[in-house]
Amino acid sequence: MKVSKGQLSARLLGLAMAGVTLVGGGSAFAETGQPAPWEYKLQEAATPVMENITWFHGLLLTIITLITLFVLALLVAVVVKFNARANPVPSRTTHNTLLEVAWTLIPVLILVTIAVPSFRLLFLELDVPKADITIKATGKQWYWSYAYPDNGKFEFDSLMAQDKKPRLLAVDNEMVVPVNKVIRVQTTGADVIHSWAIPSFGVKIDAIPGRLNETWFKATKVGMYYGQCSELCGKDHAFMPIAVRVVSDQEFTAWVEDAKKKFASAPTSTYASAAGVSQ
Ligand SMILES: [Cu+2]
Repeated sequence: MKVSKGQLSARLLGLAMAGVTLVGGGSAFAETGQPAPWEYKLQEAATPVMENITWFHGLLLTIITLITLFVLALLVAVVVKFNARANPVPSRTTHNTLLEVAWTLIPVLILVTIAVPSFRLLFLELDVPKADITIKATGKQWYWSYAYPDNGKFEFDSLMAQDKKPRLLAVDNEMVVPVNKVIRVQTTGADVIHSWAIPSFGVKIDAIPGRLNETWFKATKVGMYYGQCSELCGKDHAFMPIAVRVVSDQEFTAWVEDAKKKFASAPTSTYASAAGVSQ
């Protein structure tokens, strides 16, 4: 079958539009706290730290885009104006004080512009504010255990749930926290190094045997938030997701009461002896 030029371009246009719909369509299914198909941006922020990370990412992307376009424009100018045909007798200039001062000072100013918010963000992430609740997350091959020393000292295991959605992210027992409260997360590893990470919280911290690391988050929106172990830890590294359910204060209190009973008989973890951490 012969296809005319007009038909061909119409088909190509249709194909392109289908592609755009596919890419754009991903956001229609986007839920907070988990990745979406065809997502190319950061996950929606659910904590002040992640809001800052998103803003900083935007700033860096703007700066690098402008620099790239500027360098591209210079390259094009050189290619067009100074090739052998257009410019047969090259200039022998080797110095230009104004230009040299400018190409030293401007990059310095750009770096300072980046450094100031960068350090501010680092301090925000690393400086744990006064915590309302402390939760200990222990990475094990291959699941997480959560201990609530402030709320009845219970501890439970959180394993990937095969029958729940979202696939590879849902767990049987989620970590539950109240909304708008500062949660301090202390991490350790029972066997090898794992890493506790939730993209929409802007949190990623190694869980290392024999060592207690800490980070914090303050979730400002109720909902389910998912992450994955982010340190290669063995064959089921991809199958030890992290799921955090953010609820209201009342719901949290009710959950704590239930959890105290539900997990009262659970065997205490072996991490203390394995990791050499005393409880
Ligand atoms: Cu792991």
